[in-house]
Amino acid sequence: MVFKFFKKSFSSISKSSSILGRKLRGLFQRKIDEDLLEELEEILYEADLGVSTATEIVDKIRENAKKNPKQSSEDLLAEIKTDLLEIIQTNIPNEEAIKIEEGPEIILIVGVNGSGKTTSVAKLAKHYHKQGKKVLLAAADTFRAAAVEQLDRWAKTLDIDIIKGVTEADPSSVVFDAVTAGKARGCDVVLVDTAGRLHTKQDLMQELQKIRRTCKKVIPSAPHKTLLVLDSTIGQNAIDQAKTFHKHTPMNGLILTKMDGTAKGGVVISIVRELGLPISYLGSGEGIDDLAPFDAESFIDGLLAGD
Ligand SMILES: Nc1nc2c(ncn2[C@@H]2O[C@H](COP(=O)(O)OP(=O)(O)O)[C@@H](O)[C@H]2O)c(=O)[nH]1
Ligand SMILES: [Mg+2]
Repeated sequence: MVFKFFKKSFSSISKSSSILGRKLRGLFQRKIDEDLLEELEEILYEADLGVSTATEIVDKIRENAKKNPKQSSEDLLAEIKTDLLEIIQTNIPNEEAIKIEEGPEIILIVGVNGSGKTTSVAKLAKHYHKQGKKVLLAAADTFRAAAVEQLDRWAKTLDIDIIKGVTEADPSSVVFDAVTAGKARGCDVVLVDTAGRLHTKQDLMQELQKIRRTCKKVIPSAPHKTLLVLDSTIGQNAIDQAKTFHKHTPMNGLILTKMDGTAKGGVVISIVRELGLPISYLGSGEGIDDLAPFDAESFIDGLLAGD
């Protein structure tokens, strides 16, 4: 089941990102010289892999070409794959196992407007539901009636319980009710959808802190996870966004959305390098099943795929 769900996401990621794979295969038909290395750097840079990664890969290919000038295109791609995997593995900390001592696991989903929070909450709800977990949704984006309705529609489609507040209710009061209900009803997971835009950035950050404090009033160890949703199509700007959030609220992981719509899948590598945060999930479409847990090797295979 999980595999099927994963495979679907993976194929759409590879479709969008194979531009990089195709360009590299085209390039590696030629002899490796300084011109080619310069073009290689540009291609890697265009894919949003970031300057450090692009430079490192070019340097390695140059060194290896000196020792072994007759490498095939596939050899060179394998070398790049190894380098990218190493970058991911050395920069991503292992996700800490969370000990839930009482009540449900509380997961806050945060990010700017339009990044894909509500959609990701729905996708995660299905993901957990399929694992047999009892899920409760909290519609804490009370600033827009449409946001509550959007989550409510997903809840109905998925037949999952939801706690809503009235429009413009204090988001923290919705969270309080949801965490309390989650505990009372014996839920395994409470997924909290939050607002992305308040009047100022400062407001947004204070609101998130208030939501965290509210969770603790009901379950002292909560929230157990705060996941930041980033739209991968905005490329390097995602890094600045993540830094701002992380400065104010500690993040446990990232959900990168819209991987289906970006030719800049390489931004994942930049993000990993700059932030050192685990990538928990990749979103690859608007559908409920278009979410997959991040797997470094499959991701890189998709990024470098040739067709
Ligand atoms: N193509 C694509 N669209 C997505 C993905 N995730 C979300 N969206 C779309 O992005 C838009 C904003 O999503 P929404 O969940 O409402 O964002 P929010 O404002 O952060 O809650 C909607 O039209 C979603 O269908 C994704 O992974 N791929
Ligand atoms: Mg939303």
